[in-house]
Amino acid sequence: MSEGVWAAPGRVNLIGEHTDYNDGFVMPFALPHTTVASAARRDDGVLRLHSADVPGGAVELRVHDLAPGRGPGGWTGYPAGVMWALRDAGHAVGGADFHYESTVPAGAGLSSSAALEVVTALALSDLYELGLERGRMARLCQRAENVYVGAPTGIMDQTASACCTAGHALHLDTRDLSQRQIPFDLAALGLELLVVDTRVKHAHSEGEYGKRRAGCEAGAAALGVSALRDVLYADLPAALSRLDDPEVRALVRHVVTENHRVKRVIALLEAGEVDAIGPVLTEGHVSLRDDFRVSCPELDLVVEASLSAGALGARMTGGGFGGSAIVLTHTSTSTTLKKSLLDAFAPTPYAEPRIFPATPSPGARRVS
Ligand code: GAF
Repeated sequence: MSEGVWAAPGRVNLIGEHTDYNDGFVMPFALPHTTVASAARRDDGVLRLHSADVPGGAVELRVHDLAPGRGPGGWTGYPAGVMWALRDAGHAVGGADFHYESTVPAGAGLSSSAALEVVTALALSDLYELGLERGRMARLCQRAENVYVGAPTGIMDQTASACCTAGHALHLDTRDLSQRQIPFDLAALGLELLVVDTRVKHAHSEGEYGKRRAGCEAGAAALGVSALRDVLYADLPAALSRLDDPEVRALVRHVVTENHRVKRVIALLEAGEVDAIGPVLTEGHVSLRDDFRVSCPELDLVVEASLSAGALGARMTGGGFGGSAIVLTHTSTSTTLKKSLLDAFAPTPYAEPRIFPATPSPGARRVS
């Protein structure tokens, strides 16, 4: 018997990529796609997890036994990690039944795991009357992912799923965790943001993510700052001249210019010059491709084909090595653009991409 139903969305990131573990700026918005959980408390200390989207039956775990390194692998590690993180932080949470159904494409770089974590945390917070504040909820979900699942990700995805609001992009300062909701209503301006899921996830992406993060930390240490956020855009040439390792230099250049791009996008949005953000998005892609080296041929093809077909701007979104790109276009030309993209992929060995428009949607909420 369910005691309630909760939903948490996936996200796309408009700009500010690989900055969230450098104390930098990000600007995600929530997708209409959600992971929905119906849940109920149990008094026998068992966490029962079932997904309509994954073959196989339910998994049952004893909440007392949950510990990093001892968890189940696969998708159940995320909700189990949330249960562990809540209890480890001293919250009085007991057993629970969860049934999940998701429309967030899995493995597409659209934060299906953050949606799963956040919907679990929100349901447990309500069921056990924890009253968790949303920012704290996001931090606990990040801890589940970092410590329990073992993925060294930043705070962006969980904050996006927990804190985004409809019609806005979320400007998050990942150092002090302050937030601003920036109005981002494209439809009213005759614009559309397409998500293009390449349906590819390259092997070793987790290991490569960790390497980029370590490279950024090495850059910060070499420059004597606590995080790359502290390198000002105006000081970038001087900072780069102090770095010997060309790979670290390129990582630093990406992070510093990307933080600057977030500020430029906010200034343009606030000035009402929304279509002018297109070239800034594309610059971000070039930086992720050439300096941060997290793109892949499929994502590069989406960007090139979109720009050739008249898009205002395009870039990969999320961690990279496959996953999705975003494309900013006039609504009047979006149908021809979609066709051009499919035509560009048709003669290649790549899978046909899945293309859909993204409307800034609400963050996590109780449905019933
Ligand atoms: C992944 C991570 F989970 C985020 O924390 C962020 O670093 C992103 O890659 C890159 O911007 O989604």
